[in-house]
Amino acid sequence: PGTGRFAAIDFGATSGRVILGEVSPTHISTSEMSRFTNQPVSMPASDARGWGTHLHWDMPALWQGALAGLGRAVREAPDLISVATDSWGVDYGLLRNGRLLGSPMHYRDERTAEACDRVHAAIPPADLYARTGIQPLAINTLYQLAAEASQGLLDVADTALLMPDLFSYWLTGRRIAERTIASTTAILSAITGEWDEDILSRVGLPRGVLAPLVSPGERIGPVLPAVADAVGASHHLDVIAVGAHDTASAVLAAPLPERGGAFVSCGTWGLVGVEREQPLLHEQARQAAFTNERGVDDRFLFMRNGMGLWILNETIRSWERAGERVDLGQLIEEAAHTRMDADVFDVEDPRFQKPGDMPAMIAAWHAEHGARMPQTRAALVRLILESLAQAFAEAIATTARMTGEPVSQINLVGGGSRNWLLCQRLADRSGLPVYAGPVEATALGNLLVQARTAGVLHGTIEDLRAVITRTFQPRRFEPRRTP
Ligand code: LRH
Repeated sequence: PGTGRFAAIDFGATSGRVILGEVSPTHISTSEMSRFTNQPVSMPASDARGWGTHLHWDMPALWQGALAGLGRAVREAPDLISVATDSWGVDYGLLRNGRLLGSPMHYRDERTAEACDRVHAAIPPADLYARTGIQPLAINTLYQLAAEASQGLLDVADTALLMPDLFSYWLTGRRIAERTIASTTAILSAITGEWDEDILSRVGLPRGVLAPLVSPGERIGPVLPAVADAVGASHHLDVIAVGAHDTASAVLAAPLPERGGAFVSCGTWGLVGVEREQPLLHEQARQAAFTNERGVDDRFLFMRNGMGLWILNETIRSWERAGERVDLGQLIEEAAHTRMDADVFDVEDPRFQKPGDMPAMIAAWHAEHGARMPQTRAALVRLILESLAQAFAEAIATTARMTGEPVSQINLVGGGSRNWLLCQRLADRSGLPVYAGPVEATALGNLLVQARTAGVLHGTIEDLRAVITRTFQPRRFEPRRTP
């Protein structure tokens, strides 16, 4: 068939959406079926140290948002061929006998610190890196599961399903682990692409808690009858495994050139690096805090996993909580015209990962470092964007050094590509042209893989990407000499 229609369910850490896409070998068009906020919930809990709170994902709200969007997609596209889910990395739900045990934890919940030490005592970080290629972030599934085990939760659960796999399970009743999202666990071998059972046994995690692996493009199964009823689908509707890690789907849909292109996938997080055929597992890569997550078709995303729009959005939320109305577009224009008289700060300082009063946290950083803090809101926005652009530019320079391959252009995709000042300052600070867009790269990457499975598209990653290049004209930002 020449064209086909598909639905992408894309969960980001701050919002989710269902996108209906029509794909042909030369064009892809999309329309939004639903968009819903992803609002984590803090809930009281007790442990040996007494009462505290834990941060959870609101699964019922996410599931409802997905079903509402899918229902609309089925109404608007009665010929809908398939649907697929992608989401942020590392988080999972625990199940027993097919039932979800409690609300899955948010990666920003701080319960893994001790678990990191225990895991590293069982497997030294250098060994873990050589096996998995994954940068040891405290949010990684491996440390989260070790923390659950110490609370006895893995004695109860029989399966852990990563977020997108959990939704695929609810859609189809099939338990799988898609490889791109599986790579964010730090339990997947970078060499074989299979679960590293040795890591599980050395850390004392039960074998069998992880589901069988599948690769992007595989068919998971038809939707369950109950789901078909809920969304009003009267025909056969398949669920497909795509690049279920949002970053993998976003990079697939970044209109990168065949050589010399680096990506910045900028949403809540900022993922900065290059796509490669092989992982880079050497000690310098580990020391540089670079990671090798899996992309579609067994490519590797050699990148820095760091701060993105979170720090700006959390700043805006702080102002809004204080009752102020914020117009980001206007603030960016004002920010562009303020003089940069404050010092760029380290957006990767771990304190900024926590939810809270971000302007106060930034001010505290500046006070500790004897740095100048801006005085107006517009100037603070400017400072945040300058600091993010600097972190991205440094990550790109490090990428080129680590791979030994020069970078000649940057493709910035995701929500950050809407922020022209960020794009321009990245161009200025890196000295490289920045191509911005598409904004919805993740959903587009999700749709591309579904279209290939259906036989609408054929070929390699480059062939799939060509559809994006034909359809979207990225906005080009030239580096300027201004400081
Ligand atoms: C970005 C992302 C990133 C990390 C984080 C937890 O949305 O997927 O790659 O895995 O979320």
